[in-house]
Amino acid sequence: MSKDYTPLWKELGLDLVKHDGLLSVLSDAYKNIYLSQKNRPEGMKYFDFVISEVHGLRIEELYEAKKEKRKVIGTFCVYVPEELVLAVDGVYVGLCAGAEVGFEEAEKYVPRNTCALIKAFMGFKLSGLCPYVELTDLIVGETTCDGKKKAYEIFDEITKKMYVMEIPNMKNEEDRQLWLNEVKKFKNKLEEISGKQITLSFLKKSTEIVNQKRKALQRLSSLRAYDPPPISGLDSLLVNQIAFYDDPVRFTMKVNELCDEIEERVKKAEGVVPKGTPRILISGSPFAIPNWKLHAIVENSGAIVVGEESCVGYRNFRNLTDENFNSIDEGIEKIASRYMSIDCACFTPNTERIDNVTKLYKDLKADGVIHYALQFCTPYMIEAFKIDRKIDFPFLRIETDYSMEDFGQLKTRVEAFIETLK
Ligand code: BJ8
Repeated sequence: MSKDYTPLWKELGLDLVKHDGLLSVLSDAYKNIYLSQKNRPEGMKYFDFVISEVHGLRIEELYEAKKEKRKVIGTFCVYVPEELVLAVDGVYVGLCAGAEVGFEEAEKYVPRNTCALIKAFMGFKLSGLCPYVELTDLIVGETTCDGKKKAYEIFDEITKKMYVMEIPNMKNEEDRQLWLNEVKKFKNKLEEISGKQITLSFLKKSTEIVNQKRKALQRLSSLRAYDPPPISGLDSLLVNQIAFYDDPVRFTMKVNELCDEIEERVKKAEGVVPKGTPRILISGSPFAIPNWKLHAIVENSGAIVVGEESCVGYRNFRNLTDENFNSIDEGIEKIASRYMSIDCACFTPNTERIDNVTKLYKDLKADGVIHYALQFCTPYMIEAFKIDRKIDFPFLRIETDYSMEDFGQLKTRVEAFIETLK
């Protein structure tokens, strides 16, 4: 870290001893998993820096933003419209939810058999380890899976900052209308807490900023289709994870610089692994930082991850918002419609996800799909069976959590799957 942030962490009420422990585990894991990779693009240096400062410089930036009366909005889901947050000059951040932290504390409020992502966001807060949650003015939840819905009630008792958007379960006309109303209500809420009115020009600008970010991520994704692959799955995953934390304009610029470099690699047929290395598409539940377990297993087992059909991945950037609107109402409708096209397994039916997995598999020239569901994540665990029945390419279904206990067993299964692809 570039400087000592202890006074800031202290002011935010973090548990300094535990927090030091967390950062040191994170830094060791990063060195082992990331910095040991060979032939990484130079452009990854920026993302290495961001991760080294994930609880440092970025936290200081948010702290400064708050001094300028900008509102910090925390989220756990890609359904929360980032465009609206930026339109009130707010800062949009994904909150800590990717490590087995504070589970003992969390299990005082939720059952043991709750998915790791939920236990992690509660655990981070309850053990005083997430500076982001302390800086938020509003935490926006959503009625996606049952676990999140009920956990948000408890999280509100703990934080007193929750605002929950209702996400319908289906996508019929009346559901779309419900969602449009939710997006309008969210706009009003943001205007109320920020004291700023969304104007047409702010809305247009913020929509453009978020679309530019998505386009940069799409560009990175399409470069992963080349063989030999010019960037590792681990590095690409990291970029997709940082998309939820970093300043969007700076992030977009850095992703595009990385893509410029990768395009040069492609021209020279330069890859991080030899041509013909088995190519894996991972599909399923999201990977919050620092959940790098599955990618690390795949890439240390003789294969490469070429895509993530996941909210930390393709589901986050697949669709742009239509920028062609001439009134605020029209803009809100375009935004609502863009978010309604997300194919989360919480919807029924969710057939478009099968089409999207198939398309991505073909576009990225994958050899096999590993379906990854967090244990106790019923929507994704069940949908995995459906996808398996409908597709005709190699498919491995796994369920795991954030612990390292099943590392050996998972590695054996992944290695055996990769063998069948050679
Ligand atoms: S749009 S995937 S980010 S809800 S893993 S908490 S679903 S039990 S995170 Fe998600 Fe939004 Fe959907 Fe994406 Fe529940 Fe499953 Fe846990 Fe999950």
